[in-house]
Amino acid sequence: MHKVVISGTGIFTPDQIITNAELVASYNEYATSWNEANGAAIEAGEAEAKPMSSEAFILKASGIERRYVIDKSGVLDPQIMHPVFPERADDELSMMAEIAVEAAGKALERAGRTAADIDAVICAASNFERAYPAVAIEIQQALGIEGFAFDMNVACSSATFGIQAAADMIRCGSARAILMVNPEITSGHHEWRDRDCHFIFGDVCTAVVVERADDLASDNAWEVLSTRCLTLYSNNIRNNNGFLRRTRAGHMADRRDMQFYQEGRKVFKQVVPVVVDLMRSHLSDEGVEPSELTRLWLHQANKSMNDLIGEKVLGRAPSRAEQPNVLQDYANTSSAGSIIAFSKYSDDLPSGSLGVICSFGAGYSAGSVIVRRL
Ligand code: CO8
Repeated sequence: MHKVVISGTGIFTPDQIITNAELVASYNEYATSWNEANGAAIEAGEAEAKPMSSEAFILKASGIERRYVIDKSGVLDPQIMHPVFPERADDELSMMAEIAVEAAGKALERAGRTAADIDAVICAASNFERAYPAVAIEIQQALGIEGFAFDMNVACSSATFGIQAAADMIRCGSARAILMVNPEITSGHHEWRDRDCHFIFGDVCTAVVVERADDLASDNAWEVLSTRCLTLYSNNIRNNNGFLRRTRAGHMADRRDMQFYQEGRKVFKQVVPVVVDLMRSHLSDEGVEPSELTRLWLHQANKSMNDLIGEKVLGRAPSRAEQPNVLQDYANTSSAGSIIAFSKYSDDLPSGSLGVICSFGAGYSAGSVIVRRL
């Protein structure tokens, strides 16, 4: 079995930002005009008035202050309320591939590698802009990588599951170095017209180079000591869009369930114990005491959720340095969140430092990766 390391990470961050103030102003304008247009039905008890959103609620409930998006104007236009992307021809690079190539270039540079050193590409994300050909194969071609590539989707846990898949292949020798990317264009499958969740998501792409530990070219490599993944079926986070849509009556309707929807409270309550159990049992089985951990890089969905998980895993409240948050700036970027935290907050740690990258979300799904700095 070969020793496996994470030798480089990279982030593509869109250049457009939506603040909570901008988001709430546009949502409230949309809700006000919807209520006016549907006044008679609301009065007759046939429709429910849309409630107003508030900046204070968003900050208190989630810790999110702003989010990056690829197209701000469509999302904020009360007549549109979703991003508007020009259609691309089949021979143009797709959007997911484009942002993955950007992030991959940074990860390869940090790893001291080029495309010629990579044997495989895994594109792990929470939604794909098409069914096939795999976006991963397009990324492979765009970067000039020889070998193989495939897509995988475990929602917010995609990156840790992707690291486990890569690490297992490298351990066994079916690949020497793998590029794992997480292009998350969440704005496209998010419901910006729903007050309960309109603040949650942002766009980003992360990339991770996972490789055999021999002949490293990176000065910031982290050994992957162990990985563990867990899934438990739940309908509490769901999106019903898919290829069977046109087979059903009323398929063209603008249905709420064609975008992200969730029972946020239930998710919070049910996922926290699952993640804590996974992390604690994983650490215990690997003989690592929580007190030995220098850092936790958690999935970035909700600040209170992360605070609670960190406290239950460490047995005390973690400091901001021990458990860095990026969600105030990025919001929930699905699978990319824990990798953004790892990428931005790992260079400062000395050799021998131990940490856990952990993601969790729809499925339910949770993944834990114990790493040690070389
Ligand atoms: N403004 C003002 N008031 C509001 C707003 C708002 N925007 N939204 C809700 N309220 C009101 C509610 O109506 C409610 O009022 P009342 O008490 O009168 O009934 C009150 O505020 C409290 O509402 P909630 O109970 O909903 O509020 P919570 O405190 O539970 O906070 C959260 C809501 C932030 C959503 C919280 O429950 C949470 O974060 N839960 C965890 C959710 C989570 O982590 N989900 C993960 C999903 S991501 C994932 O797995 C990947 C999926 C694929 C990606 C999809 C990309 C699009």
